[in-house]
Amino acid sequence: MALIDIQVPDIGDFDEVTVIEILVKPGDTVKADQSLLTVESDKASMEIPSSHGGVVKELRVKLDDKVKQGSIVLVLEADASAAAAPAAETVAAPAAPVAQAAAIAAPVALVSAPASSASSAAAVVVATPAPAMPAHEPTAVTGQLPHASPSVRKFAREIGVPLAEVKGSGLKGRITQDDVQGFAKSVMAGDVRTQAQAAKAPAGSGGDGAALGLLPWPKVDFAKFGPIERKEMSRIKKISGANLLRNAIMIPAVTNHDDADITDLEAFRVSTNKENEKSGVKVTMLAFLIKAIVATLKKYPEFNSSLDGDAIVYKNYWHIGFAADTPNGLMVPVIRDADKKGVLQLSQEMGELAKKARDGKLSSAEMTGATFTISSLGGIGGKYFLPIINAPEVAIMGVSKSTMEPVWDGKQFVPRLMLPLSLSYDHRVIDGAAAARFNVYLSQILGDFRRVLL
Ligand code: CAO
Repeated sequence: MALIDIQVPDIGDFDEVTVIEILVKPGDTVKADQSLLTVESDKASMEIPSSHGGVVKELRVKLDDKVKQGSIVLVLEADASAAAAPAAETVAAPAAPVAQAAAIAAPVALVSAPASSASSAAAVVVATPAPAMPAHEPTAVTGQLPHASPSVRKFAREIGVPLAEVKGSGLKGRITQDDVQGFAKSVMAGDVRTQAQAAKAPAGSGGDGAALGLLPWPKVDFAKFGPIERKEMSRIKKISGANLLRNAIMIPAVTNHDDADITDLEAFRVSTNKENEKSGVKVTMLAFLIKAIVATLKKYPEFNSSLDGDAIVYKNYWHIGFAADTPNGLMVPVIRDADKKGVLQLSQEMGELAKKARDGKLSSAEMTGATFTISSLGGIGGKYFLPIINAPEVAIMGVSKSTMEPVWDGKQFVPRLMLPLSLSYDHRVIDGAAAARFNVYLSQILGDFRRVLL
């Protein structure tokens, strides 16, 4: 087996960066593109991925070391396949500044691309700015700022954790993302209260979640009842969980359900695919939906907006995110300028982005900037669900599996292919009547696609 020096890859404009976190130790088995270290410049944090899979033989860096492009970070005993691979052995995958990597989610949470391919950013999660959860109201920082990287600060800000109250377990007391998550978990479990909560909670309410008005999380010894297996949640799930929780708690969301008659559209889709068989591009129902939703967003612009304090920001661009189920967890690739693209192009782009998502090759740019998200479970099954809005968006469309149903045409029941729609919206921005109109108009377009031209 070949020993390979894993080097710091191209880190853009940064000359020297500091090692702030070491994520592996000798003896660990790592996969290609797995993050090995976190480094930090004065502007951003980055994770350094492994260019190969194998076993870590020796670490060549320690915390606080300064490294630059080409510095050897560790020696790896590469997998047999890597050892046989051609000479690019010392070329590491590129790293990307965490502070620029952003996020997604679908019923939805913010997660970035996993560090996973040579072409992808070795990105971690940074959620889009949002006000802190009231329950985790940050206390005013007095005196020195806590020791934490920009990405950890941003992460803490977004999930509403007051960094000043978090005890750092990193080098020289540096606060890590795990520390922030641990703190958030303790607060949610009622084990710890923030200073803000303590100040507000009635005397004697104790660490029991009373400040949140919630019962403490049940603590059960499951092993008492039968055999169990305990597995740490993936990094993506942990982070998306925090974002889902924020979005679920902070957004007064309502979901409107409706059905669209897609009988003719599906027939058109099937015949188009037959005609285009040789082109290699399969037209999907989701592509038609994106087109129809963009037309509906143009008619009802508040669904393509974000809340900013007391103002509503209307966006004059239509970037549509779609939830993709991947082995790494849920990802939301974004189709930019969907209004300027035809159904064939949308289908092709969606296919490419969904494949990239599944291969863990999405770049942060391909996951950011969505103005509206669609979560389609239509290829799987089920009927109606309540998608969680992907803040700072204000609405999300959940799509379930279409089924042939008897529909009354005024004289008789006729079989029609009906598509269940579930539109969740932020009631602070959107009224129920507007949501009902949105679904009605969308259904009209899906029922007769010529309306998209109007
Ligand atoms: N009703 C009935 N059938 C549908 C359908 C619908 N609404 N939508 C898709 N289908 C069919 C397709 O036509 C296809 O059938 P054929 O293979 O016979 O042509 C089959 O289901 C599979 O479609 P697909 O899932 O591959 O393609 P898609 O364009 O519908 O979806 C993608 C692409 C990326 C959205 C999908 O693969 C996926 O990941 N879905 C899961 C998203 C998810 O997890 N959302 C939940 C988030 S909340 O946790």
